[in-house]
Amino acid sequence: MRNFDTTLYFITDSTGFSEEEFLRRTEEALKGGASLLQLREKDKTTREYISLAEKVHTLTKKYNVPLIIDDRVDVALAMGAEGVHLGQSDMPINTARKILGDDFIIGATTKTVPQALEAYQQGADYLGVGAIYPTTTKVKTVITSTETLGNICSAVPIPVNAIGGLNKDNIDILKGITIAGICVVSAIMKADDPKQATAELKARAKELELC
Ligand code: TZP
Ligand code: MG
Repeated sequence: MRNFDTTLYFITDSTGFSEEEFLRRTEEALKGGASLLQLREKDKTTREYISLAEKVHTLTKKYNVPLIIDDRVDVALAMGAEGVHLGQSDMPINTARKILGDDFIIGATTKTVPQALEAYQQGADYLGVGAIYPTTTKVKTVITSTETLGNICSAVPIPVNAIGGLNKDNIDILKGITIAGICVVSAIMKADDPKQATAELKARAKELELC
């Protein structure tokens, strides 16, 4: 498996931005210290997804940050990303592991301890757990309690990241929970200054007791 650092995991959303502005914001987040980056596109054709992923990959490689593709094993494989993130209705983790091999980073969305154990046992490298707070990002999700988040952290030996409505002013709720980092979309994507927002969030995330 490749090395990766989930301290500040930036998940992109190109909705409402020109491609130029989207790529500019993405690069600013990389400059600000995003430690892992996920390209998350829900409405693009396969061809559009691959094309955008190739452009984002040029940026992530410049900053030595692994690129994770949301949902799509085929897209990740086709353009040579470092990883893929799979939800509960995407390809099963063990099937993806068979196709992608041991070097690929495979992340999974889990909301319960049984889901987390299953993803870990099937070969997931990290877990995303949430939504901790209500989110304005387009996603089918439910609120996950910090108690469940803590139970998931205790149940699996792989990095667990919190996600959902997180920003620099509300992440203290995660203090004392053995997460490895936080995932954010809007707090960076929609920030006036994505580079500064990323740097601030990373500093605040490091104040949590990350493991
Ligand atoms: N999964 C659970 S919440 C969420 C995803 C993809 C969206 C998080 O976005 P934001 O803008 O950081 O709340
Ligand atoms: Mg998904």
